[in-house]
Amino acid sequence: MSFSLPELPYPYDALAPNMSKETLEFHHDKHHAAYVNTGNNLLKGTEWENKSLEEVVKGSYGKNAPLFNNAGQHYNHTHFWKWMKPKGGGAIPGALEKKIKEDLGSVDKMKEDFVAAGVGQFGSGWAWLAVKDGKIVIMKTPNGENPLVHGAKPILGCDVWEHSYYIDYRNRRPDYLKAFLEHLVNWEYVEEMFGKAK
Ligand code: MN3
Repeated sequence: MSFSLPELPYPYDALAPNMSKETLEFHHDKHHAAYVNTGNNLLKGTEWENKSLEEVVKGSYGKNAPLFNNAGQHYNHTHFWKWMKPKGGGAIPGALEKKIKEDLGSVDKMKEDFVAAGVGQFGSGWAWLAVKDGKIVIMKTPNGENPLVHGAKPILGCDVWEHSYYIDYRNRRPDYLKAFLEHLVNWEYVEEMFGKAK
């Protein structure tokens, strides 16, 4: 199955001022498109050519680094666009909120630890909420890696590569992560992935 670039689920200017039109144009049309195109070229002729994206990501990890990097980033960005929405943030659906409190202490503590994971990821990578062994955990990964290759299922991820925030926040990664949680997260989509991860 070849990779294809999904449309953004909202207009390019819909997340401003928390994420600008310019950032989304570069990030989606240039960066994500490049992962798709490069990934498709690298996928050709490999044993994963007819596998699902998730199987390509898990199968190529540790075996084919160039393919893994691009397939991982394609997976991550495909969900990243859906993990955000205009006027996001806000209330977390009940069952998910209850599980967050059980496993991570409180919603505030989850947010604090998620920001700390994103800030603490040296260089490029991602901050995550993932389900591992039946519990919601906070994770961080370098480059294109994601929880799938660490025995967990991602339910929320935030891209902390500089291309995701430098136009809008310059070097202020903590402010970007806080704005992501307070104004951008589409908790309904997080809940949907949580439902599938259990
Ligand atoms: Mn990115």
